[in-house]
Amino acid sequence: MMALAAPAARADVVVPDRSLSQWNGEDGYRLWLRHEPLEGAALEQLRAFNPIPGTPASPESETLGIAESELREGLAKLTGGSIDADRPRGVIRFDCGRRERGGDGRFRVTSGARAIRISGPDHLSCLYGAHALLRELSRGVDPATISLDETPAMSLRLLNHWDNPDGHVERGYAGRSIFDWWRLPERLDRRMIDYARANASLGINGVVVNNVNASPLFLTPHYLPKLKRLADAWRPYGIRLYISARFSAPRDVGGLPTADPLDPAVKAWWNAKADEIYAAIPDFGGFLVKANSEGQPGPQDYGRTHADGANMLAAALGKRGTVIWRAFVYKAEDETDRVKQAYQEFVPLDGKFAGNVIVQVKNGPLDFQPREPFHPLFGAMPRTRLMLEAQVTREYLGQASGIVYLAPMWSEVLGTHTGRGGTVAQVIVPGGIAGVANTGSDRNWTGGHFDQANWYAFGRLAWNPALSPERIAREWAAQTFSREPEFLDAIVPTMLASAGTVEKYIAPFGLAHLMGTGHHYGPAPWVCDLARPEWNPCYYHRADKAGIGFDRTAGGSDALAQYAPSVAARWADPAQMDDRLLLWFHHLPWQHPMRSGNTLWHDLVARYGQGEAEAGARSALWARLADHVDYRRHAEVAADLATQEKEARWWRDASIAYWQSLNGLALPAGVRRPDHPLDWYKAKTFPEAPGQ
Ligand code: BDP
Repeated sequence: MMALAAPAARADVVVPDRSLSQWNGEDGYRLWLRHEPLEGAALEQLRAFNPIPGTPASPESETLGIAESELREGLAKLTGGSIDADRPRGVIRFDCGRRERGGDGRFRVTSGARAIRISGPDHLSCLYGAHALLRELSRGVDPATISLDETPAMSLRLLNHWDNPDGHVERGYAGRSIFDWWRLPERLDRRMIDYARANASLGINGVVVNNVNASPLFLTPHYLPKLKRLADAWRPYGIRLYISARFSAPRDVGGLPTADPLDPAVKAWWNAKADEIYAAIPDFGGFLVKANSEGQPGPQDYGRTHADGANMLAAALGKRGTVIWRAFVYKAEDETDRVKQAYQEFVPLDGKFAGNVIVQVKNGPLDFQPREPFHPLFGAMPRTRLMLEAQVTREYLGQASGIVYLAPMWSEVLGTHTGRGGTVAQVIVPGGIAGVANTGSDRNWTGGHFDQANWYAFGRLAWNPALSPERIAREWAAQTFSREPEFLDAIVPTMLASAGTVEKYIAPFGLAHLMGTGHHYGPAPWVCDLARPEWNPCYYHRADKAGIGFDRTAGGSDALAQYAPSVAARWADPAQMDDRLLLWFHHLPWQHPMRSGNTLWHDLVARYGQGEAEAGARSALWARLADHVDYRRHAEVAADLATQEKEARWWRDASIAYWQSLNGLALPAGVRRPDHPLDWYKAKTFPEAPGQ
């Protein structure tokens, strides 16, 4: 597509209003479901097929009706309305059993010369198949050759919203919450349907609507009609509603003196609560629980275990639903290396959880940092269903700035061999996968346009963890921006490299948790005075005059021992290992000789510089792609990239200034000095930063 006439200096342009759709053209709202008209050979192939969706005039279910209209509208857009009514038609036939739901969503799309058949065990298969067919056509695949046979790798593919009842989104960088609890149930925003459409197009089949730091309000009768309205709206799209449950709810809103999971009155309260919910929402998904973590209440408040707490809730739900119990736990009183604590608390409970409990484990053992090894719980609890939790919102990876495509990071974790019974992706098959959502009420849903790619990639990998990040990026960029090869050949490699860029300037060599207090925005490696030791960046980098890094070998915290021996062996020797995890596992002298032949200090400074340079190059590349992208979205991305460029320089300079204040070392020859003295960086404050 040609751009509308645009001024030359894009990054300086005032970006049109974000919250209102004042701009006539693209504003990002349509996500990857734009179905822009095909051109050239792809259009000719589709016109030759001359398709018409051939379902009965009155569909047998809402889900089939949606599948049919998705297909009809998608085809009309892809062909630009250029189907010839007088020519023989290619028929697209739905053949999806009699059941509306209940299967796993598997589908087949098979084509012959004049017919395409979308089939599967239930009506949801037809909805998923319709989206898959449109995706293939959108990629320019010839309709006569389409052949898909897909089964989701795991049955639970959930988004977790960290949205609060008042509309604030914890770690949200795209405006206020998309959920309007104040106006529900009477008013259902159109966004709730578009949100379900987008999720269904990826196969996401469950949504936890509220923050893990949960308000007990969601368990009150007042909220039930609101939740019911949403669940009813999402059901035809195959999406089940879940809520985060506050463990102390029997006390907070139930009038009981205790929330002890073994107390009969507490059990009775939860049983009655579950019955009340299921009476209104027969397919309610279940509860997500953050317990005894970061001040949240939990069973340990009563001397009980995580299993006691989870199983009590599981009994209340029964066969009707699932308890998803988070393993994100660490304690201030515990002197143990924080990254070891979840394993220590949970491994002894293996085999003790009820069948409808899933333990949800973050991808790494710390907290969604740009670089972490996989969580040692994967593979270590063979008698427990585990679920992987990824963070789609970029709390620790630049928040809303620039282009940061997370699929390579997730794909790497999913494909890692645990050394104990398969890859992470295989270990989580009985459980599933959850992503902390990045949506908000910004017109483009995710704050930055390229953050839509993270929502998309999360869904695609949840469906099929074996899909390559490259393929996903290409699909997404072609559907979202432009199918022109020059555009795709430039932007896809850029996306693929982008998380690595952030890693270089925020977390080089496996440094972690060096961000500002509270808002987690920007660098603050100097912070060392917070109440709990493991909240402090200095706890993680352990830098002083002599060296830097966290010794997690046998000589240090021995977190390495929580991994299978074959895995631990890969990380035990600083001279042999992947240097992206070097300082995660080792404390080394600044003069440590690297494989490059340089010292650690030299290469550390260089890596920050590479990150900064890569971020800068991205702006220049984006400017060159102006002719491929509509004006508003181009301007908005240019502005986001300019912010990222600034942040990369800031992270580099502040970090180097701080390390120099400890080690007293000079910068390698020819290297630019930080723009400001260390105190200038220390003095920066961000009271207005979002997402806190
Ligand atoms: C941390 C976030 C915090 C979340 C917590 C969690 O900073 O806002 O509540 O994770 O996952 O990374 O519970």
